[in-house]
Amino acid sequence: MSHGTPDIRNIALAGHAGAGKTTLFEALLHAGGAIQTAGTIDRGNTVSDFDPMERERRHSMAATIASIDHDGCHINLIDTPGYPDFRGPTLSALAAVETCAIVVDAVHGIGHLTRRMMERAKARGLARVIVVNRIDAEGARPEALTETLRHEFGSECLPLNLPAQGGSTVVDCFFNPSGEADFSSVAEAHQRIIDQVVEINETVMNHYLDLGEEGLSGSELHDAFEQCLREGHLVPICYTSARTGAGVRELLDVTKRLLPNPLEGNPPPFIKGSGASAEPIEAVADPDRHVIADVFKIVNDPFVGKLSVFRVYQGTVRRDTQLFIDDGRKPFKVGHLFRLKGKEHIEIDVAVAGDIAAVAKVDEIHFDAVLHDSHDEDHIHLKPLDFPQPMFGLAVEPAHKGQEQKLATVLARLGEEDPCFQVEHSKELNETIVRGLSDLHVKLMLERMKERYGVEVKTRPPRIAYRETVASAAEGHHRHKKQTGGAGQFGEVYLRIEPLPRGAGFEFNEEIKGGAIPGQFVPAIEKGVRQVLEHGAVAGYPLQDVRVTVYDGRHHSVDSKEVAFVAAGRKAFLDAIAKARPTVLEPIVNLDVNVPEAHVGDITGSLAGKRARINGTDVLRGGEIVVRAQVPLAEIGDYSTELKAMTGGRGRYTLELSHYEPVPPNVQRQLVEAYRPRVDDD
Ligand SMILES: Nc1nc2c(ncn2[C@@H]2O[C@H](COP(=O)(O)OP(=O)(O)OP(=O)(O)O)[C@@H](O)[C@H]2O)c(=O)[nH]1
Ligand SMILES: [Mg+2]
Repeated sequence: MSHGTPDIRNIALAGHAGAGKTTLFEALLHAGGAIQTAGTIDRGNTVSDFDPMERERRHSMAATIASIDHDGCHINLIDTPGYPDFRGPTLSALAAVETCAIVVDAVHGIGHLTRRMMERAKARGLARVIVVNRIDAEGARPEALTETLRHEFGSECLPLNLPAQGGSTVVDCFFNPSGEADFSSVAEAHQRIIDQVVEINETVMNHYLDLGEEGLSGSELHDAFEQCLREGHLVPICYTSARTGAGVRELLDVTKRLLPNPLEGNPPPFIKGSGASAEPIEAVADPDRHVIADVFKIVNDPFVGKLSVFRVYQGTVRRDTQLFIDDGRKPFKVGHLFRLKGKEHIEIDVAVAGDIAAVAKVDEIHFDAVLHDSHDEDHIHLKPLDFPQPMFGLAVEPAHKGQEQKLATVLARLGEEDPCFQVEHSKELNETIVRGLSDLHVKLMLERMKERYGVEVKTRPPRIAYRETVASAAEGHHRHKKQTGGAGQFGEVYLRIEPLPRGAGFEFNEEIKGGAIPGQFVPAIEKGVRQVLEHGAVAGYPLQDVRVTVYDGRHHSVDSKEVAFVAAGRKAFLDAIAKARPTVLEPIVNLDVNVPEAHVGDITGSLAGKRARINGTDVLRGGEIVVRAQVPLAEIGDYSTELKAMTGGRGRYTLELSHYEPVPPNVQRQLVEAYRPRVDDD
């Protein structure tokens, strides 16, 4: 079936674990005719949770895509994991859609992730819809939840329909407001939403004031509605039971009639260039322009190979289209083009601007790559999604000798699938470290590796990623002079250093006057300085947040060579650092601990002994509490074991990097003493 850009809707379902996203995804596919029967979580036969690990755990771990062709409309749906450990794939999905539907459970109410996704979707400029699910369930309290939602997220959250007949159906409050709802008045809900919509646009408002609602044309009201969604002036609330199907058809209808198509959403935030020269560029959902597409998901199937899923933002991708990857010179040819339905790949001929499609077996494509068909679109990328930096690390080595190379390959493949799972190799220590958002995250990724590729690993805690910096400004000097047999080496450097704000990185300036050092040697000095940056000065960790200005020196017309200025630059920098109060910084992480209420006292008590700052607590579904704290990473090396002991295995936690702070003086002393700099004789 062919469809044009205005017929497309792209929607991500997000929200806390267990809210019913996967079941709702299934119900929507069923109601839209994409599947004959709806699977369930209990039977383990849903389209979305097709991975054996997802079925076994009854939680989604990856973003899954399927589409519905319903009533002339092509709806691409993305189901995302609610586990905070898997928010890498969840956040990635936001780069592919106009609308984020935040699913909230009518029984247990708002969760931590509800808040987070409401904020993230807004920050990304997406239209938001709240879906209150499970209205059929025992203990559902949709009325109280609606009040809480409005209280927490603002009065722009307004019901578009309302549950009726004890949650077995819903009544429309927008198009045909008639009938009785389980709570609140349909007429009143209608009035509120119309008032909210007309207020966004002065002309529409004036028509409405002069002529009443009947005086507004259908397109006038529609356009004002889209503007409200774009600007976050309206967050419609819809009600469903994914289990009984109540409100599901109505949600499809709302999607078709009211949610933005790719032309109606906010423009995608593409940027051309980097650093100071970066500027926003427009990608227009016009099928006749050059192709611009963004890869938001990679799957490495051991049998099918690499599958790259992308959203077309501009132009049309056809079978046989030649596409460039980022700034690459050599294009690849789209041999086969696919649409996805869970694990199934359905071959298609075209994907127009606004659509989602996939290509298989193109190994050079990576997560977040831009695919395009003209060098006019080189150097562009989508604004980054600001993924949390993974802070839970484990050093890994193969359990069976001889699998080192295979381990490196399969870890890299897993890393492509989840932007919050990172693999790094330290040459110095000959150590491979995998990092994720929590112990559970890393554990499940390693389990997936074993299941999929048959590679097992032994793990142990890695070293802490300390950093070095300086606390004050200072001057440094070094004269490098060597006479060995024939030609000598000579270079002399004066420089000054100043601390920069935390996170600023490194700046190198040159203010040499009167040719004291010829320009060709300045890069050599910078090279020497950068060697110190990489390896550290006092404790062997990378140095950051410092400005170096080389302002004087001397050279020799015969003996000055690059190597002499590399050495002089390094030594002058070390000289300055020694006088600038060198400081070791440690990573401070945001720690969220989920525990049953009864254990909160134990958790906060134990954190107090770990130099932690408790930032607050949030109450979650079923009496669970999230304790939010900031704590030095070094203090929670083996937190999973400790948490398990304190809560009898009922606690979970996630970590993300917050910032770096100086370590206490006694820790600095220990780290400096433990560091044995290499004897360096130049
Ligand atoms: N009574 C009732 N149960 C529901 C409804 N929707 C989902 N459930 C049940 O709630 C449980 C969790 O549903 P899922 O669809 O897996 O929830 P999810 O939001 O996808 O969870 P994660 O994948 O962990 O984020 C399952 O046992 C579902 O059968 C509903 O509308 N009514
Ligand atoms: Mg799910």
